[in-house]
Amino acid sequence: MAPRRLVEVYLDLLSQPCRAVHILLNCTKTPHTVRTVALRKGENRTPDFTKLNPMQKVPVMVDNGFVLTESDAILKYLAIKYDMPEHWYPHQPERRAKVDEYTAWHHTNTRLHAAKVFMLEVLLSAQSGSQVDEARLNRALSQLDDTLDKLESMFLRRQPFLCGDDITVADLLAVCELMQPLGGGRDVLQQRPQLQRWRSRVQSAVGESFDQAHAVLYAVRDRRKAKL
Ligand SMILES: N[C@@H](CCC(=O)N[C@@H](CS)C(=O)NCC(=O)O)C(=O)O
Repeated sequence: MAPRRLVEVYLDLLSQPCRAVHILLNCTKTPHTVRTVALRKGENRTPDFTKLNPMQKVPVMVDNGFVLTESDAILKYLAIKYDMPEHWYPHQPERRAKVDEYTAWHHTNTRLHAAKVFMLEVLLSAQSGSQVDEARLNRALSQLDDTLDKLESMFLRRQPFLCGDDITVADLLAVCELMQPLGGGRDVLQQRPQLQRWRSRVQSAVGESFDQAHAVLYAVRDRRKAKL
């Protein structure tokens, strides 16, 4: 029988959902191979990568021939398949449903709005060399503010993590999105002590894998700061 190959993940660490996958694999010490797909070089548009994921997006996971896209699905699959500590994606139906509730909401809220701020402040101005469109940025910041209110009042409430007393894959997806605007020097949680405490708890729970995953983003921030 052919030996089982390590799970492979195709990632670009400037991508928020890729960082969530990277953190989960590293903090649980799950053996894996990272295949870097540099989005800025268009490596997601090569024929080989397109064969793997016709949507030309990262992350992608390949586990012994099984190909999976979508960070949400990948995180949950890894947690179950690799028997990770149960808190990441609880077995108990109600606790699991709370994780699914957040992850369903995430893509059109936390992800959409935090990513828009990063796109306007960093990506668009870098690509076109033009000034940031302040009107669009202010609209995006106000939408993000609304999302942050909901994260505090609907999800975090009085509990330490978004879906309960322990960290889950939902916290990883959320924290990686909320870190993204830091690439443009903006800490979107600056005026949000409750969410800041949550971010610190997530950071302590995953240890050094947090900064390992964010090193590329910190470098973007530092390069931009040096240019100002
Ligand atoms: N819903 C997907 C989103 C994946 C996604 O949008 N990835 C971006 C990077 S954050 C990408 O690969 N973009 C490349 C492109 O669209 O050309 C997930 O959560 O995995």
